[in-house]
Amino acid sequence: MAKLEILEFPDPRLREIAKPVAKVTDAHRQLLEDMFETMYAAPGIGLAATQVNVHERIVVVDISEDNSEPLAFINPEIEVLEEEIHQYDEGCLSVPGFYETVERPRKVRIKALDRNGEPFAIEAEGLLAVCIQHEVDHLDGKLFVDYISPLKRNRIRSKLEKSQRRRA
Ligand code: QAP
Ligand code: CO
Repeated sequence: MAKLEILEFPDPRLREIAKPVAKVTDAHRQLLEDMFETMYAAPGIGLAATQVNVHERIVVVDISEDNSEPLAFINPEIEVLEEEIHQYDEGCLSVPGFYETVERPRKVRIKALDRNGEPFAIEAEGLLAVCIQHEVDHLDGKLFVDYISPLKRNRIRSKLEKSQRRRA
């Protein structure tokens, strides 16, 4: 197992569009292990491969309190089940220290492949629905800060660039 480096906004690599996984291999299963380790260490509740600079359509999520409900999604596809909108204060491991309210559909169905390449589908609402939609956005190069005002987004960008320069 290995902890992976997480890209931070405004890194342009976070804007890449991830490619579908053609066949789930041992290398993908290893990546999933490393992504779970990285997410749990952070700690976070969701991580997309894009955030660790792997541009394949892979997401991990665990919204449980005790890391007991790991969910892996390969080639996830989201279908909106209810047009009703839900507001949630979102954060992101790639935007550390900042939280903003984002509106998303409240209830979705996710179709994906599991770690063995088997198709499955789940329905999600509440935090799980927010989290999966947030993570699938990453695979399309999208960040939660894209939903807030440009003024707020630019403020967050300046602050993160400053702290990144201090660390470099
Ligand atoms: C996405 O986010 C998410 O700012 C997952 O300093 C967030 O795991 C989905 C984190 C909220 C739904 C609701 C953020 C850790 C973790 C930070 C995360 C931080 C340390 C974010
Ligand atoms: Co994120």
